Amino acid sequence: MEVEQYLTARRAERPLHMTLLDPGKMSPGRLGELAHEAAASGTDGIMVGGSTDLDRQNVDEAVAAIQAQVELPVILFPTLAAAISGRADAIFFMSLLNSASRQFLVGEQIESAQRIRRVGLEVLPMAYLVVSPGMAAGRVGRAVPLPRDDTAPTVSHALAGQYFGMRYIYLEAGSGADSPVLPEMVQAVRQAIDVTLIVGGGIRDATAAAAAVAHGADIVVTGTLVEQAAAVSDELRPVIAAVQQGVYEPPSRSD
Ligand code: 1GP
Repeated sequence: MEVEQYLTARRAERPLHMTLLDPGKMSPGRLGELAHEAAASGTDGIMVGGSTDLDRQNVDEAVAAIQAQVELPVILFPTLAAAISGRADAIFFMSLLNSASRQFLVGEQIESAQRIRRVGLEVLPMAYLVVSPGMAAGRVGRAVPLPRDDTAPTVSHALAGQYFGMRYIYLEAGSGADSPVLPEMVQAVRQAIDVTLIVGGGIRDATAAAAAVAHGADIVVTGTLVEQAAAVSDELRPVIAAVQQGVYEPPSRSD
């Protein structure tokens, strides 16, 4: 329960920001550097995962490199059972509830369960909901993406997740999405559920981060922002400040 307690205690003070790092895209050394810069910028935790090119070795090496650089919790954000590293501090034990494939609903989870127990990973049960466009997470996870503009289906999925006992609900637009999940959808899900709400995918600036928090996100996740930043701290600090303050200033209209 250590990571969950950490997240709950910090969330009681303010909304949280987590940084997603993908071992399929970069060397362990580079991931360690990025984790270091993200921690220095004030991120609250590091998630490790991706949709492609992951195996146990590169995830293990990434987790070790990140842990060598930061004191923050390192949480696995897995796609396949085969790429689960026992070195992490916790794992989002997640079901892609709008997947058309048994593999991503329960298959990978069943395959990984005994190993997770054996290595002693702390389990954070999560409903993973892929909202259109969904990007690689949607394609790989065989998602039938939830519509962006109609909140009801996503609310139904989120509630189902909570009723299954999942303590985290993740609204995912997909890494690199042109635009994030709409604030109206975040708000509709927030009003329906009591558990922790995580929002990610396509959040690249303070305005989008603040909008997610102002509409009810407990945790905002960014990945691409850090991967592509010329100067991580310069780009990440304003986003983290917006999350922590939860202040939403709608873009002003020039007309
Ligand atoms: C992906 O939601 C995360 O799972 C992060 O998305 O890379 O677009 O920040 P971005």
